[in-house]
Amino acid sequence: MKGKVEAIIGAQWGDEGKGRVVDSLGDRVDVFARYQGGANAGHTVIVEGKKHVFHLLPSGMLYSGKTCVIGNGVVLDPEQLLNELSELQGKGEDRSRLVISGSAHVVMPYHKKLDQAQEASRDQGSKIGTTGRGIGPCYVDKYNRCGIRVEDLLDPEALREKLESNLDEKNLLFTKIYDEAPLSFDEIYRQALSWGKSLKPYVDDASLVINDALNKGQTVLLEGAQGTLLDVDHGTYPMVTSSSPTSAGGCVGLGVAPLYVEKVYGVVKAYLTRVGEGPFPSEDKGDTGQYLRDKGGEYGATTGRPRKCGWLDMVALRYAVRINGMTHITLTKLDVLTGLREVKVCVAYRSNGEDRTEFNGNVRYLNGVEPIYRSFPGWDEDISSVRVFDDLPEAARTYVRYIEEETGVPVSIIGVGPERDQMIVRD
Ligand code: 2SA
Ligand code: GDP
Ligand code: MG
Repeated sequence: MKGKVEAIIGAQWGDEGKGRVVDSLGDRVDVFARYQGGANAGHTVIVEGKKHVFHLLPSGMLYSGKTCVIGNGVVLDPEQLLNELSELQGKGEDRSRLVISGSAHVVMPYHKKLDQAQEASRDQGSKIGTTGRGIGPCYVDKYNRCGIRVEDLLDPEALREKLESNLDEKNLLFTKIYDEAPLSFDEIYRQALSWGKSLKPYVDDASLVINDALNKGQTVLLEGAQGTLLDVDHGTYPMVTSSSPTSAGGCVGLGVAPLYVEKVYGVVKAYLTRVGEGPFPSEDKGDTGQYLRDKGGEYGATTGRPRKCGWLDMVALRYAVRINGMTHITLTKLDVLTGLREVKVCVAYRSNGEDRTEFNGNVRYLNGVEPIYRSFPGWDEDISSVRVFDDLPEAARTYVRYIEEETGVPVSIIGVGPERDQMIVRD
């Protein structure tokens, strides 16, 4: 009996509503799995008015009896994870079995300090606008083959050896380059051993757990963090995160073979946002951008930073369809567009008098392009209680059909509000 993998990935610059989509689809899922990123993510789930923001825990944690996996590709901040878990337990909402890969890398205190020091030292114009959660420096150590993994937290001798050599190097950076105080070995070592004790009950072979589930015919849902345009390879480098949020990253970040992936749901916000630095050709810096920010509550779910807002970018979306092998689109926050007289979409980038419809993530190029728009009529009707596509106003249906025609991908789910049931499901 062969199970299947479905992936939920961000098609834009993150915050498309991946957490709520994962939660809304949760009934038909057996295993929920995070495969990249870390506590930089903020995935919001609202059930019966109660809001939960997941940073490291998969957004399926509210489902009883199901398995939630943190894969090898995640960079895990134990302090954040343990806080998140105890907060959930305090609310009586920790209902799932949690499995943490021993191969996931650990975000250490020096990673966070280094992230913040590096960001502070970058000139205006080359800042990335990181979340300061230590993500980049932790992935650097992973790829430099000196990182500390979750399994090392359970092995005092290995931990001592690795921490000593890591901290020697990091303290040199702090004192000689960043003019920062060094960190104490004893303090971090003690803290890390105690993290190991707390995490031990959850540590397991995550790839095996997932593949066993697949062998039993179960459904595994991969939960991407951030979004395609923040992918370290395919995004607007260097204004990206340090991992692979795209669908292929899911296989590497969990140890599951690509042949199992049957569906890739690209989560697409009905407009566009970006938080942090980097180009955003269809940004609206005026009243409409502010309207979208206010109405859509567009503030970072981790840092609280205001998100820049603008119009849906079809050049970038068609690119995201290609990179991810998107089979379905989940269109979120359509309700936020209600009340606008006009809804625009960016259909091309104009550069040196030439209109281009293929995306190119080069930052200097994107900073110089002029967005070319197509305009659609808006609608005024409240759509938040609509559950059937044909009950949407004609203008909203036209907008959705346009997205399908332009991308060649069916819009199979439409979000009309943040609550679990505020969705139109079409397949
Ligand atoms: P990092 O911290 O190294 O990953 O930052 C690198 C870039 O990636 C962006 N990034 C994000 N963009 C959108 N949402 C994210 N999660 C939070 C949220 C963000 C927040 O849900 O709102 O609260 O500010 C996220 N995480 C990373 C980041 O802004 C940098 O541009
Ligand atoms: P994620 O990082 O992709 O999970 O997205 P975030 O949680 O950072 O941001 C998405 C925000 O939009 C959250 O506040 C959600 O509650 C909210 N949201 C998701 N889907 C919808 C929707 O269809 N309509 C409305 N109004 N809000 C939504
Ligand atoms: Mg988010």
